[in-house]
Amino acid sequence: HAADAQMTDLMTITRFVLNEQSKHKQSRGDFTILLNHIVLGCKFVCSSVTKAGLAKLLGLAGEINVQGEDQKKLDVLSNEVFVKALISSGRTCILVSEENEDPIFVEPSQRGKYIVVFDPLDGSSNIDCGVSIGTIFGIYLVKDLNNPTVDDILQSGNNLLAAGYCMYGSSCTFVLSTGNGVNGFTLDPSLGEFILTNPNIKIPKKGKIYSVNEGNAKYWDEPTAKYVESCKYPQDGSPPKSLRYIGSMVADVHRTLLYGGIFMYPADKKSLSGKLRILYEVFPMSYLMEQAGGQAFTGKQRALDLVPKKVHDRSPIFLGSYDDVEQIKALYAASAAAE
Ligand code: P6P
Repeated sequence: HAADAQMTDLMTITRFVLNEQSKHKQSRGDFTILLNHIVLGCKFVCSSVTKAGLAKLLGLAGEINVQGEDQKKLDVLSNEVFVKALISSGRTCILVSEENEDPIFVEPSQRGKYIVVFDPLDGSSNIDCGVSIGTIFGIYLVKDLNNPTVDDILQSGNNLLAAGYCMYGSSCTFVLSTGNGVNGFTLDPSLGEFILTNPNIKIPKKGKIYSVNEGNAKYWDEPTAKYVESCKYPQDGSPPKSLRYIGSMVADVHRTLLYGGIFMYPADKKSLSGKLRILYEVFPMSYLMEQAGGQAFTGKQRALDLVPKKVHDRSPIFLGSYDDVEQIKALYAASAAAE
């Protein structure tokens, strides 16, 4: 009767987080309320992305949609939904979004103790061709609730309280860590609930896949070039690795988390800091990888040890299976020693 028990013991994300939070005696449910508002935003985006093709939600802002209204791009719409949901939770004091140049300081009457950094719709350039895209977020605590400042944001990834992503693909998958491992939830549209489907995700120690935009090979530095070469022409007699690159970070990272391997967005001569943003792409995904037993490296240091100088700063990133990242760390160390 195990199957029956499984079906009747619906572990929703809300129940799961409440169980987790009940372990912290001092928690008053604030985090659970905050997370519920993030989940609400994700459910809205999931619905919008799913019917985007039908409801003419595709395309650029400025077009007129079927209702004759001024069309909002899906990422602009998603951003507005998350900002409103987070403010209305009454649990946030600063919001940092990929879509907003400046941080949003929540007005005092609606202020709470959490800071949320997020990319509301990462990979949105892939919407029109149906490639999976996603929302990425990280959660911090403010130092002084009466005086939230930008210094609260420009801190290392080690202060993250929680991080996660929601991937909008063949199904809607929510992956979350609050510091005790990584868990995956799948949206059951008939219930409108995220159900625990991937408990305690652990990334394989070593993988057979490498994930990088080979089109940038001309611009790579030597350690990256050498590492990719070793994936294609292994010197130890092992079979070559497979290349999988979707070009949507959430999809590439989700595959890496479940199947193992390494995802890379290296620095290159065109962009010395790489392309991905520290606060709401590099940090949350690095946090999840470490929580799942993997690791994340910038080419110079452990990714979560970075301290961004500006809100939208970028960093190179190599993340995934522990042993695979060790290999690229060794190549960067050898290159630094030779200098
Ligand atoms: P490239 C999508 O635009 C994105 O921000 C990430 O989701 C993705 O990993 C990366 O850029 C892809 O960049 O230069 O390989 O197209």
